[in-house]
Amino acid sequence: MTGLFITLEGPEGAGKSTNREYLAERLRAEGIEVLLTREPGGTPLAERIREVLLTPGDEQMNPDTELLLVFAARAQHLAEVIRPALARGAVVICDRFTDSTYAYQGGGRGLSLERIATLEAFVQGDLRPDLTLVFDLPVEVGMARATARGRLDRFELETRVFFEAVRSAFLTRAEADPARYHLLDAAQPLTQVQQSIDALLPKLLERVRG
Ligand code: Z5A
Repeated sequence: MTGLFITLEGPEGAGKSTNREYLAERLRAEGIEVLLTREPGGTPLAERIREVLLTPGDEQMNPDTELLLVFAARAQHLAEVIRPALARGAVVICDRFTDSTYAYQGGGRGLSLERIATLEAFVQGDLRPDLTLVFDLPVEVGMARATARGRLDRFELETRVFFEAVRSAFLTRAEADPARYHLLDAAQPLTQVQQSIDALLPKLLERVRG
C-alpha cells in the first residue's frame, strides 16, 4: 500500500497553513489517515535547521549554505516522517517542499536549477509529490498579510523583486506540469478558496481509495 503525497506551495501569506488544516479535516472526516507536516522542519532536528534558516542574523547566509540546509532538513524529514507515513498508506500533506527550493533558492536567489535538480535526485531519489496545490496571489497582498502578523523572518525581510521572482518561479513550474499542479487564486476570500479545495475532493478521494 502506498499513500498519497500532497504539497502546498506559494508565496508567504498565501494561506497554506490555514488551508492545510482545512484539507486535512475534510480528508479525516472521510476516515482517511492524514499526516500534516511542513518544511523546512517536520522533525526535531529539521526544526532546528528551520530556526537557523529563518532567524535573521549579523552574518549573511551564503545562498549555497541556504540551499544545502534546506536539503539537509529535507533528508531528515523524508527519512523520519514522510517515507514511513507514505509506506503505511497515509495521506501526507506537507506545507512547502522542493517547489519552494526551486522558487526561493532558484528564482529568488538565482541559484542554478540544474544544481537544485541534482540535490533533489540525491535526497529524494524518484519521490515527487503526487499533487501540488499552488496558492497564488499578488506579491503586495502576501507581503501585507505577512507584515500584519508582526515580526518578519529572514525571508520575509527580502525585497519585492525577490518575491516577484519567487512567484514567477511557482507559476512557471505549475504551467509546465498541469497533471501534478493545481493553481488556486489565494487572493479570493477564504470561503471561496476553500470551495475550490472542496471541488478537488472527489478526485482526491478516488485516488486515495484506488
Ligand atoms: N523556504 C525556502 O526558502 N526553501 C525551501 O525549500 C523551503 C522553504 C521548504 C518558511 O516558510 C520560509 O522557508 C519561507 C520560504 C522558505 N519563507 N518565506 N517567506 P513558511 O511556510 O513557514 O513561511 P510562510 O510561507 O511565510 O508562511 P505564512 O506567511 O504563514 O504563509 P501561509 O501559511 O501561506 O499563510 P497563512 O498563515 O495561512 O495566512 C497568513 C495570513 O493571511 C493569516 O492571518 C490568515 O488568516 C490570512 N489569510 C489566509 N488566507 C486568506 C484569504 N483567502 N483572505 C484573507 N486572509 C487570508
